[in-house]
Amino acid sequence: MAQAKKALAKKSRATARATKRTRSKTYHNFIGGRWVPSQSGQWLENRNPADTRDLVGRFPLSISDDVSAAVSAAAAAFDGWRRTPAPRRAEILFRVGEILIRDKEKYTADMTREMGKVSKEAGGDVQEAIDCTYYAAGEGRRLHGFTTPAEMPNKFAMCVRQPVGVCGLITPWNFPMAIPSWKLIPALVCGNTVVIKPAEDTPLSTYNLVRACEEAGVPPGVVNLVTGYGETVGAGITSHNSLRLISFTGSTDTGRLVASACAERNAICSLEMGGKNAIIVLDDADIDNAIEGAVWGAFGTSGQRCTASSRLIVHKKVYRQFAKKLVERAKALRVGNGADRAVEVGPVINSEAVHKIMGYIDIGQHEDGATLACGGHHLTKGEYAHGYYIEPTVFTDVEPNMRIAQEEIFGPVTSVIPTNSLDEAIEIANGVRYGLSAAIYTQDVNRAFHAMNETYTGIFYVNSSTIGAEVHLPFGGTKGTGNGHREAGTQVLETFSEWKSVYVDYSGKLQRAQIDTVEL
Ligand code: UN1
Repeated sequence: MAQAKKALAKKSRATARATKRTRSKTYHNFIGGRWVPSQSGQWLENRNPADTRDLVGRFPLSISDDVSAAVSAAAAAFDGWRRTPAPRRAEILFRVGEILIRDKEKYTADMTREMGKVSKEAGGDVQEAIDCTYYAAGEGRRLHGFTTPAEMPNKFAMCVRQPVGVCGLITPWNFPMAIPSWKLIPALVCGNTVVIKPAEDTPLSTYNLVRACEEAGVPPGVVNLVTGYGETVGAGITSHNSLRLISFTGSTDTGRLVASACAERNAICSLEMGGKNAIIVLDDADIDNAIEGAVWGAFGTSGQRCTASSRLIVHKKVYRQFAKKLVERAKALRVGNGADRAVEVGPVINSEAVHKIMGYIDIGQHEDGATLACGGHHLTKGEYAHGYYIEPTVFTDVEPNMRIAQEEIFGPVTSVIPTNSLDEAIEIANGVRYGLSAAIYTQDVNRAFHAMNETYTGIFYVNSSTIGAEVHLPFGGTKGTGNGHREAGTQVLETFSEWKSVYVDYSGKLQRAQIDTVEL
């Protein structure tokens, strides 16, 4: 008997250990308030790009049946959530913000481990999710509509916001908590329910955000998480008839597919896509400050931001001096595992990214014929042997129409382009298919405002890099970068709510608009 008890205890300890191991490594989808595996029974591995021997976790390799289950759960939860007064919805979201603050350190470490960005930047990413959550939750007590005069006497006219419905959110790996929060929190405060699909490379940070929603008391079915690949889960979401809105951030090519799928079924579609952002450095600029902005914008997040400074358009009078200093700074950057606080440039996300970026470095040297001023190597030895590391790379003497100056590389590669004048610099800055962010370094306020006015982008900086957007201003771009929507700011409410125009006739009789005129 004692022996049987002992055996049982041993077994339960073993089970507990196994469960613990499983819990730390195996994650589930979140559907209808329950954590469930994929109906495929299969998993995808999330590995650390700084050292691929490190398995961050196993996540469901979901299929369209999982998407359908998630959409059904979100649809079932919609009426309850939209009828919950917005200030109450917001109270729950403020609690999400508190949880994010409480666990910021852990989320930061998780993010560096799954995505590679250096600790300081991962902390910034989590902070951006916190900022967004507090800011958007504040809308629970605003969500302003408006009143306006009516044509007739004794008639009242106003406009109110209503939620859009069930939304599909598809998010990228480069800001694995901030960008999901940009979409999720405003969607929820407006009264929508959602199905969210994080990038397959970085599901853990979105899992952490969704878990925070669960702990904060977001009701079952309001937020649903489905992990997996774009071809299955992403495509399943974009083509699902019950999803009224798709909000997508990612590549321009995938965005086009999302847009056509939405057009087919008349769904609302908000897209945030690529960038080929320029910093203009004029001859009167504070060069050291401009160098700092260029280094931060080009090599922060290993250049993997849609707002990255991938073109530096520099006045000829300061060109040599600027290029020399830039190369010195780029060479001195410490590349390595972002978990090490001394590291300034982490790995890139995966082997396809290495392939693509190295392809562009080759194009820069051979096809385009620009000068490779520093970097250019895929680092594979010693501490770099198990990760995806690329040296910070600077091309000089780049012509505006070269491929490296036109196409989005999304890696630690930047191009220095000489220019003769401000107007020529603006023309070069505008001469790409994208229009996300631009910047100018100058001491002359007139030239700064002129550039601001003439540069066709969604974001513009004076004496600051092309990166560093804050959550209470609209984020997004023109041309190939987007389709006219903005995230963040109050402008995001335009995406996640629809207007209802309301007329109240208290005259007690029929008054026909455009027909019955009021005698003067
Ligand atoms: C991105 O560039 O992919 O503006 C998002 C920034 C960040 C967000 C960037 N707040 O740099």
